[in-house]
Amino acid sequence: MGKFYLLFICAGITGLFSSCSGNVIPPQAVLPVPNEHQLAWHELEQYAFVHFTTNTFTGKEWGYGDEQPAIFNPSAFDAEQWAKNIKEAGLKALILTCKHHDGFCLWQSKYTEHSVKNSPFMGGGGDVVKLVSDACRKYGLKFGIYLSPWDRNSAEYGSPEYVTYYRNQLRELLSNYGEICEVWFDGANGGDGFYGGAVEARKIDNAKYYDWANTHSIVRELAPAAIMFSDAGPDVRWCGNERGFAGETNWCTISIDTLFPGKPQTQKLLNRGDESGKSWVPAEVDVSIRPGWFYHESEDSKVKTPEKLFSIYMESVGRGANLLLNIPPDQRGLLHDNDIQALKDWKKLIDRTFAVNLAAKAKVKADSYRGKSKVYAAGNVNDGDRETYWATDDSVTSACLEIDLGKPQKVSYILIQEYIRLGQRVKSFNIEVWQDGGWKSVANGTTVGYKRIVGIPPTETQKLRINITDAKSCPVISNVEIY
Ligand code: FUL
Repeated sequence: MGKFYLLFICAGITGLFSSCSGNVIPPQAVLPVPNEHQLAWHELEQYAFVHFTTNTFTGKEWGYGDEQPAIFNPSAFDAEQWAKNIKEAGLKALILTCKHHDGFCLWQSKYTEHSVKNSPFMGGGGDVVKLVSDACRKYGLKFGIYLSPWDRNSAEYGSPEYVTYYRNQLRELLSNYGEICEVWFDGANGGDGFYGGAVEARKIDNAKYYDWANTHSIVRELAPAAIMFSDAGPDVRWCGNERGFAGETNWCTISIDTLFPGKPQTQKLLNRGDESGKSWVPAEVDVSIRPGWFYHESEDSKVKTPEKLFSIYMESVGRGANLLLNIPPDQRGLLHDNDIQALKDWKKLIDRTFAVNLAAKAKVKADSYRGKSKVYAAGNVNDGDRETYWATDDSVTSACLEIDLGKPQKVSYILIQEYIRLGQRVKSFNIEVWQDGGWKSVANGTTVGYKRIVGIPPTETQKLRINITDAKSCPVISNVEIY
C-alpha cells in the first residue's frame, strides 16, 4: 500500500486532525461570534448608570420639557465623589444621562439654550459632562453617554430638523469628552410634551423617524470602540425589564428583525435571546438602586439592600449579561450616604462570597477531550488563562468534567465560562457532587455563555461533576471556579 493510501487512512481515521503528527485543529466558530469591542464589553461585567438632570430638582421621573434651567442648581456638586464611590464598589464604567427626555443638556451645547449654560451652576459656565468624564478618567472608570432620542423641550421634535439637531449633539458628545465606551439609545419615544411651547402630543414612527442606520454610522466614525445599546442593539440589547434580571436561559444571539419594540413577546425574547439568532447582541440589565431612576428624597429609605443587589448580580452577571446599576445623585450633586453604604456592603458581600476559588488548585479531568491533545485538555479550565480551553471532538456534544478539590470543602457557587470567541454553544448542563459514596445532582442549567454562576445549597464535598448535556457543537469551556 503506497504512501498515498496511508495518507488516505490517516485522514479518514483522524477526521478532525490536520495531519498525522498530532496537530489537532481547533474547533470552528459557531456563528455568530462577538467582535473585539463586544468582547471587551463582556469583560466589563458591571458598571454604573447616573441619572441626573432637572428632574433631580423637580422630583419628576420624566420632565415635561418646560423646566426652567434656573432650577438646576446643585449645592455641593462633586463628580469625583461619584467616581470614587463607583470605582470602590467594583463598577468599571459610568454612563451619564447627558440629556434625558426633558431635553435639558448637562453640557454647553452649541445647539440649544436649554442647558447648564442658562443655569446658576458654576455661574452658567459649568459642564457636567466634562467634570464627570474627567473624574472617571482620574479614578480609572470608562465613560459612556446617554442621549435621549425623545426630547420634550425641542420645538422641532417630530420633524427632520430634530434628527439633525440630535445628530449634532451626538457629535458634540463624541468629540469633546475623550474615549466613549458606550452610547445608550433609550427606547422611550414620543408622546406629550412642551415642544417649544406647542404643548401637545407628538407621535413618531420609531422604526423610520430617527433613521438609525445613519445615526449609528456617526458613532462608528467618531467612537469606533463604543458599544451601542438600544432595545434591539446593534451591539448590545435591552434585557426586556428594569427589575434587574436576564433570562435563566440567556443567549447572546438574537435576530434583530424579529424584535418589535413594545410587544410583550418581544420583551421575553429580549430577556432570553434566541438560540438560532443571526447576530451577537448580548443582554444588558439596567436597574436602579432606588425605585426611581432619578433621586427623590422620599426614596431615601427604599435603597435596595446589599442582599437584593447581590441577587441582582447573580441574575445578571451570573447569567452572562452585563449589569448597569443606576445610582442617582441628590440635589447637592452628591451620591447619597444610603446609596454609598449599600454599594459598600454589596461589594463586601461579593468579595466575601468569591474570596477563595477552590478550583484553582483542584485536579480536573474530562471523559473526553479534543483529539486527545493536551492543548484541549480539562486542565485548561483552571489554569488561570482565559485564552486556553477544554474542548471535545466536534461530534461530542455532551461531556463531563470532574473536579477533585483534594479534600472535602464547603461549596456554594460554581462559575463556568465558555470561550465565546468561538460562539455560544452550551444548551444544557447539570452539576453533581460526590456524597456518601455516590454522585448526587444539585443543579440543572441551560445556557452558560460569557459567564454562568450557579448557586447551590452549601454542600460539603470533595468532588464535583459538571456535565454538559447538550450543546450546539462541541463544548468549549475556558474557565471554571468554585466557591
Ligand atoms: C427608560 C426611561 O424612560 C427612564 O426614564 C430611564 O432613563 C430608563 C433607563 O430608560 O426608557
